[in-house]
Amino acid sequence: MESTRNKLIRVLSENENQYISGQEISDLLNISRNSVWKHMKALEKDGYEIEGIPRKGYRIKEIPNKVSDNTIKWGLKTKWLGQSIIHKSSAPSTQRLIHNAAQDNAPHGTVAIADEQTMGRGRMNRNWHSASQKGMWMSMLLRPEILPQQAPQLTLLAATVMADVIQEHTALQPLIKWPNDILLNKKKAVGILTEMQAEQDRIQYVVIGIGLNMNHLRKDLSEDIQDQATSLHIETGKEWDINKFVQHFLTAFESAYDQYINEGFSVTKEKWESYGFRIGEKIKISNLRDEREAIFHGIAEDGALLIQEQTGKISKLYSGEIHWFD
Ligand code: BTX
Repeated sequence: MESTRNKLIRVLSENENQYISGQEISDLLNISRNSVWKHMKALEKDGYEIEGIPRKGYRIKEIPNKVSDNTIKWGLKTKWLGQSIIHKSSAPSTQRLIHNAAQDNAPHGTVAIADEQTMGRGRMNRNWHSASQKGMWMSMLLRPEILPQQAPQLTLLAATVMADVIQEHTALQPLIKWPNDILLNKKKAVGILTEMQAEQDRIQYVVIGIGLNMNHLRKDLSEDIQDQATSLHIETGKEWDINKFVQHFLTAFESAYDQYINEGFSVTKEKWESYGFRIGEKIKISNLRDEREAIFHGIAEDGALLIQEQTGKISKLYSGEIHWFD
């Protein structure tokens, strides 16, 4: 259930450009005038700048510059994505928060975000470093009506949307390394992890987790990744507002997702290829069993990696690691 405080912030945000009287708020929220005043004081303590004018009412002038469910929702213009937000200052992993929420029947579009992850996860149980307030550590719950084998397309969709958002915000030129890394100047700034709960031919839910390094300086990156990782701050020399990025990403992802569900994968495929890192170059592919060389040809209609074998034959690849020759 929505707390009184969340309701108050919602009412104030709906009246962003006008004053709303204490009496109106007290009627809408069903609380006393005195309690309205106490809630306002509490908001001020949390960094909200509130203007209160006798006989006119209240208006929020400025919201705090920190991530919370309320600051993300402030001005968020989505229909279903992020309408329910779980925010934690610290959590082991936002993936876990969403799996738990999904099992408690949380709706399609629920988002979890943490300032810090103490056990952030990458693929194959690798670590994802998620330092406090340095990046966007976020997971989304989706309940798509697609086949389980189409779910990897959602990773590619999320990557293209994130690449668009980075480009629009920062004017940097991101490249996507198949399947799930976004590189800035050849260093990793974003990782995407897609997990799914499914029966044979039906998806129960998908969790898409995205980690974007935003405000790290080189010294804030843990030593083991300093040479291979980067952040928006390192690349642009500027601090970035995490709330704004989250809002921009959620708005763009919602519209790209709706288009994907209605029209299929082809728009994403084209977009992905426009960001594809080193298409046409020689790669080495390794998996648990073997290692081989081929040419990176592009991606297929179903999201698989297309490679051109040494015999000239084009084959599809659904998993594995790829490496380039420098
Ligand atoms: P990945 O397996 O492709 O990448 C993990 C590898 O990337 C690590 O082994 C390490 O070498 C390197 N790495 C670790 N942390 C970082 C970092 N902050 N920046 C750059 N490189 C790094 C990628 O997996 C998928 C990551 C998803 C992360 C999100 S955050 C929100 C959600 N919650 C969660 O626990 N995971 C996802």
